[in-house]
Amino acid sequence: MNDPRITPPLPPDFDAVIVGAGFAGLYMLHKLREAGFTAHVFEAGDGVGGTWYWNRYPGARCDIESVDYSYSFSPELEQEWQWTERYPRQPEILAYLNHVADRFDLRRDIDLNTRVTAAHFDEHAGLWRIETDRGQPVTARHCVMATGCLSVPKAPELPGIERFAGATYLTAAWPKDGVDFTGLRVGVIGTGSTAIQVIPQVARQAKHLTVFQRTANFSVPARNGPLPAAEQQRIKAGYPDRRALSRQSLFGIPVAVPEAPRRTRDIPPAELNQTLETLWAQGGAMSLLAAAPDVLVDPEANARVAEFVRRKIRATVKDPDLAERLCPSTHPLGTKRLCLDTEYYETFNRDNVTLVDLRATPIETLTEHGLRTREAEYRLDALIFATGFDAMTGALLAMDIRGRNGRSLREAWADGPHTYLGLASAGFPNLFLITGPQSPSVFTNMVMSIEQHVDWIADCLAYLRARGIRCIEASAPAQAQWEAHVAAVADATLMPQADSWYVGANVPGKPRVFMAYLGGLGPYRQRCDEVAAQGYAGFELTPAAATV
Ligand code: NA7
Repeated sequence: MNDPRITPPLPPDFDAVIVGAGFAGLYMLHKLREAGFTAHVFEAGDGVGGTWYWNRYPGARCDIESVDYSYSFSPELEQEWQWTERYPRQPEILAYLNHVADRFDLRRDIDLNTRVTAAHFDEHAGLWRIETDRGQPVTARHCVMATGCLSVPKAPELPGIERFAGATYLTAAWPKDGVDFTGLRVGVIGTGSTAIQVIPQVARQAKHLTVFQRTANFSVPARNGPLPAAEQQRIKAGYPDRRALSRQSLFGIPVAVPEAPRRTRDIPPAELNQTLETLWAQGGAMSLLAAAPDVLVDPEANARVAEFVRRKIRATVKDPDLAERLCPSTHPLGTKRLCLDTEYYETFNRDNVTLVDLRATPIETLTEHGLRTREAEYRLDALIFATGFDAMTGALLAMDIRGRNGRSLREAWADGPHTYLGLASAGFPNLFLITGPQSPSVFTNMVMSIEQHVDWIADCLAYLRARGIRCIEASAPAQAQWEAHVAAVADATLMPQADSWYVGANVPGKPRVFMAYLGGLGPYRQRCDEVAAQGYAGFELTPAAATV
């Protein structure tokens, strides 16, 4: 056994290990390599793509426009890639990410089919030991978690599931070869963003579709369509300005932060209605929120916009009782993810679609032939779970991450996530989180937020290298201050009111904490840049010679 007091630590295998090969992991690898670091990626899937690798369900599509939901780090990539539709379909995003992996020669540093099971910080050596479900452990000075905010699916624990003779599908683990529902009686559990995309597609194929709804959701039409070449060319010509605007915006999309926004409640009803009609006709969920930012703050403003959407639902769905059941009533608009759809409400006008309101008639059990609620049994050949994710913390806590003194992240976060800027956590030196909890992440265009974090982390590592600093760690007081700020901003909004995955309400036993930073991407970026400019204020830096 080596005596740690006399044995000099061996150099690590890599400067950084990156966990995950989605948008975040791919760019992190590229960026670190460009900066002259050695980096290696472990990815559980058998291909790159992360979210867009796993979520292959029918209708899977991004709810941010393709020209914005794409990397901005390479002007050449921006110009050469051609998007075909306003909102990109999953296969197109996956093809894009595969193109990125090839174009920047990333694959040689990625181990696919390899799930990271543990990461332990060795205080003596000042490095991370990373274990996977394949092969030998590796060591790295830094560990970067690019594990995604919505990457651990949450299937419901339904009684009788083992008895059900039909097929079951989880939207986030969809078969690669697709599924043919022709002639089948299909059920969908859930009416979140995913279900709202799946339902119109499956309804067209299945003999009958039964939608099991627990909470009616607000959805805005996407108005998706082909992206004409001339329009794409025009956007690409203006990319530098468009990206600059997105970086400074609240949501990471090219909509300016209004300088002196009018309160929605002060806008005369006819004028507000006209604005909302215009936005409704244009389509887009984020732009609706961006156009009236106080909708998430002021209950009266929210009620007015929410009622506008309910009127649209009533105007679309022919059966008035059914329309009423589809009208959200349990939460303010936007406090659960505002969905984007293509013919979602219209689908309920089809003869082969039934809505079951689980609040009125809860699920009792699955049976051999279907699903029984308190009032009826629905015969099903197949059942689709579009039931969401253990969001924001799920993927991080699935690994055995241990920092100083062997303390596990699960223990440290038992009462909810604790981070400084959503980038690091006290007690876990040299561990970085890309779009971690308490950063803007899911409340923005993820690609913009990912790029901001990757750039910040790479700059940070270069700073440490230039100064011979071996360890960086969030300080507990800075972390506490940041958390108080994140909570104060959330509490000033309506967001914590809903039982959403933003607060962990969809996972039994999960601490109820609002997990994203709502201050907007632009102001957040500024804060991160100031922290860096001040020599990483709020972090403790340990030089190589010192004991870690
Ligand atoms: P969501 O938004 O969490 O939606 C999950 C849906 O599943 C939602 O309607 C839930 O109802 C429903 N659900 C979950 N568990 C159950 C059980 N046990 N019984 C009945 N219904 C249930 O996940 P999505 O995948 O749609 O979207 C996640 C994000 O991905 C989305 O916001 C985008 O950012 C992309 P509930 O509302 O909890 O009553």
